[in-house]
Amino acid sequence: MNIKEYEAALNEPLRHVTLTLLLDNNRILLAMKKRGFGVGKWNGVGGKTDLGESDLDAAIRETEEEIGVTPENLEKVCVINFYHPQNLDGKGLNQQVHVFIVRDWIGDPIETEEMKPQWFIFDDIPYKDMWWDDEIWFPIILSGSKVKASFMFDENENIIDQILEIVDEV
Ligand code: 6U4
Repeated sequence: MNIKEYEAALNEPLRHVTLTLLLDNNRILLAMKKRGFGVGKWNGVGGKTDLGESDLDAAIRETEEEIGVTPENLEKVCVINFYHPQNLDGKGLNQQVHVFIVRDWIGDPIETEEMKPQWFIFDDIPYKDMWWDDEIWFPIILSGSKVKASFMFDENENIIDQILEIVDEV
């Protein structure tokens, strides 16, 4: 099954999730996920948007909860659909990730029970310890473009289909 066929068969909207990336000149803040979905991977910070909450407010709240920083002037740069149809629990793992870039924030990143933050220079991003899709779309957004994309994974978290579009606005 490919993404188009799978989307046509879906009868519920995707759960919204956020991902926030702090940038400081040529450095990006990633955080090691210590529990839950994506445990053991470096990623931006984020989580589920609550019912009645905007994705922007969820991104701010999750960043405060996970690394103790209040982001300001968030810029939305990606909307990405992630599909996990082959996973037994596939419906629950399907999600639409709203990605924000941030250059201004209040506070210093701290480790919490959910995430351990660390700065990486752009040339040294640890893609082999991240979701496979990150190596595809991180370089595009770090060069200043915006992206709409969909990725489909198999049960081993390998990408089996993808659609990616560079857009003016997400
Ligand atoms: P909570 O509610 O925090 O207990 P948890 O299982 O920890 O749930 P969740 O759902 O809150 O995780 O957040 C998942 C995070 O992983 C979000 O920030 C989005 C991100 N994410 C999911 N799939 C991804 C993928 N393929 N590539 C990527 N980030 C992904 O870069």
